Amino acid sequence: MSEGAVVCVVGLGYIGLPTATILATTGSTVIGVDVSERTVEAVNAGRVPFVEPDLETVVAGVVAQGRLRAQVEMPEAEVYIVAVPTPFADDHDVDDSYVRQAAEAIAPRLRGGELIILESTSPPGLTERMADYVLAERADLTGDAGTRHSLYFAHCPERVLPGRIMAEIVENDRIIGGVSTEAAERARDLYATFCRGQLLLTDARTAELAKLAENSYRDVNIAFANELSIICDRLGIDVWELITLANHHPRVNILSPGPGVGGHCIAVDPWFIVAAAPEEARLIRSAREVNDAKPQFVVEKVMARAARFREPVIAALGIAFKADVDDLRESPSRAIVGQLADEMAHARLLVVEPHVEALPAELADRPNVEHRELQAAVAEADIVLVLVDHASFAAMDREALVDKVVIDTKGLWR
Ligand code: SAJ
Repeated sequence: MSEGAVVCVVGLGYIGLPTATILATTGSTVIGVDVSERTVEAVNAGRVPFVEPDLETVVAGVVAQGRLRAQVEMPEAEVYIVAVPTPFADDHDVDDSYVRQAAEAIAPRLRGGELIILESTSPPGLTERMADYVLAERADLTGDAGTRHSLYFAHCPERVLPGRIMAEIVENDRIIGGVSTEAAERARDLYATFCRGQLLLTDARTAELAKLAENSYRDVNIAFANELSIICDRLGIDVWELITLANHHPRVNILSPGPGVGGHCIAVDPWFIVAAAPEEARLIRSAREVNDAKPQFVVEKVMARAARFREPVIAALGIAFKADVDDLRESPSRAIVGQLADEMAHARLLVVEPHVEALPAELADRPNVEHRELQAAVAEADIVLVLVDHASFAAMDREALVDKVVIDTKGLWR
């Protein structure tokens, strides 16, 4: 990358903002673009509009130094990194409208020679499609014999774990898939400025599928654990003891069962493989179905155990999608609480979620749901339902559980 080059990061969410920030610390001039005025204002004030450890201090520093600024308009830049949402549509195929909008906003700003990187999780072929969206607007930049060498497109999927982003963004190995070899090499030079992990070069489609395969691998393993937990329930065996014992085998590493799989990655990405190869992706589809069915199993279990109480009081611990985050997106525990509130009008649900100020409206608006502190909720409850393994729940004094019905979907207190 030439001295004084401007990098534009499109989408200042969980991935885009940390990426923009880390690039700014290495000396690049970074302009972040977001459609949300609120996000733009927050970043320009040195604030982060979501919870991610260690990010805000660095954002405040690079903004104060003038290395990072945010805006709504697309600027001219030498490099564009697109980190916008790629949700799935009703048929589980990708909804690529955000990528398309980003491509169409970038196109008029190009002068030729720019590197355009897609970081968003993508089904095989989306990076090439992004290139097509750009070139449909800028046929003048197509390059010789369709090689697209006057523009460089690459896919560099992010792999950072929410909650550990600032460490993993620097330490993790990266897959860099070029639509052309030269695009991959240029992208490698950019990531080399901040990434201490290995930079692994391939083509764009392989990079796309590799990212999906990583999250599917985890989904299949969790589905295996969830299926085991249901089998153990039927057979009266403690699944946590079972998995601990099995994992003593040197080549076995079963993940943990839970109330279901949440978040915007593992519960979503495998569907892109299913959509790309519906006949072939049998195990991957099955795993999704097993994990998606787990919340219903938990709801039925709670209802069965609650049958002996006339007006059961249920303390539901956690509605985040996983431990120690404030992110409620695609959260199975949130869905479980919603369904219990619907189906058990005679029950009171005391929801404990220390990571949010208020419950989301769909729960807060229900007459039988209240947001409570841990100790007060447990003291009042007949049934204590653990849905998330937050550290504060793990640290709770277990004396408080004597005489309670405990349903522990995370094996937190075993
Ligand atoms: N979960 C279980 N049992 C387990 C592990 C997780 O039920 O043993 C559940 C969690 O409670 C949560 C869901 O799975 O509901 C996903 O949590 P996670 O911590 O496994 O993963 P994410 O979604 O936060 O982040 C994943 C990571 N991918 C992999 O570990 C392969 C991360 O590295 C990716 O960058 C991220 O997806 C992404 O953006 O794709």
